[in-house]
Amino acid sequence: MFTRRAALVGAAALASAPLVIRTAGAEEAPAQLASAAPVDLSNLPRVKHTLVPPPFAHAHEQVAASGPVINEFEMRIIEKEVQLDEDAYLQAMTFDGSIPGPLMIVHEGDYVELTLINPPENTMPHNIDFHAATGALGGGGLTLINPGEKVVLRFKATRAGAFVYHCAPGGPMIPWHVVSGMAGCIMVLPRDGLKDHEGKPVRYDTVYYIGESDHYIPKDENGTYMRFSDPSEGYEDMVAVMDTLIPSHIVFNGAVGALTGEGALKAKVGDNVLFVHSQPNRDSRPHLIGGHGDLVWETGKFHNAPERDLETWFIRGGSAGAALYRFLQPGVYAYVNHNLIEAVHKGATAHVLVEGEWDNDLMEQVVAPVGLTG
Ligand SMILES: [Cu+2]
Repeated sequence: MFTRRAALVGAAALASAPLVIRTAGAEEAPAQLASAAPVDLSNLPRVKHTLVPPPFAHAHEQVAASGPVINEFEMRIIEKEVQLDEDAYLQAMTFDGSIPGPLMIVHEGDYVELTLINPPENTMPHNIDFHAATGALGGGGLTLINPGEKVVLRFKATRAGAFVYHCAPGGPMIPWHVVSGMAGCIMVLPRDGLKDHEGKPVRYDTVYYIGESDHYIPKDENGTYMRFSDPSEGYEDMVAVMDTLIPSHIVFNGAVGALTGEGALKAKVGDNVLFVHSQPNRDSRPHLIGGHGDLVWETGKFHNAPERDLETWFIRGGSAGAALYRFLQPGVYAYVNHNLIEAVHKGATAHVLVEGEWDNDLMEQVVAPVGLTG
């Protein structure tokens, strides 16, 4: 019998002959699905969202204006070559064309209804595993689609926090798709919004989504980064680098310098900025040079009291955290992974340009640099 699973594995084999897919069961829908009682959500309002590329977030309310809704999203999986650095390219696999995929924002108790599209020009089966969802491998077991297919998944957002989502098509495809770009974040806000360490409401003026990703670009015998014509052509060479666990690049938002220069984040003195930071694969240590984390949900889960006054916070690989900071001085801030080798040599650096008036009470150059004998 020509099963759906055979079709999916067959498609992958066609797309890339050298790939052996060891199925991890990610494509298997639970057997209990057929006998599940239907659920009637027809009385719930529907809200359609248009996703935007990171570091920005789609329009949303911080406090839910009503009872639970069904949030409709649509994402296209796009395979395309991206430039990681001046001399390095990646045959990327992406949610909606960006690394990371777009930040989705809903409220606790809402439903998320995602239409996931794998366009016919793609070469690989893909799916999505939401760390915010319950059951079926986070939805991965219900969403595996071939090029030329789409699927609609609905799940209830029962836990508040920032959560990673990523592609997980089974076996060795899982880490390969993730380090090829297929990860993002969904932020599930408490219905009444964020609260500080005393339970008092706090609001942000801006939310920025920093998606950190590690990449493993192989080099040829001359030490030049190899460039490939499609994802599968680079598979074996990339896996050899992946198995060293030493990334060639560790970047914010898909490229060295994506969030500096033209792409720098912007704020004003007095702004309360929420930095949502995800890393689907590897640990990270966000640090705002010249600033702090006023309130930090290091594990990203909003029903835990935030920590205060942090200098550096820890993002566990496979998770997302959130840090709120009110800017008090103007100037350029560097937002880095404070493994400084990863920040400076590997790429994990962003800039925040802050406008406003300097406060000499907080800091003043009392004597400008002058010669010791002058
Ligand atoms: Cu994928």
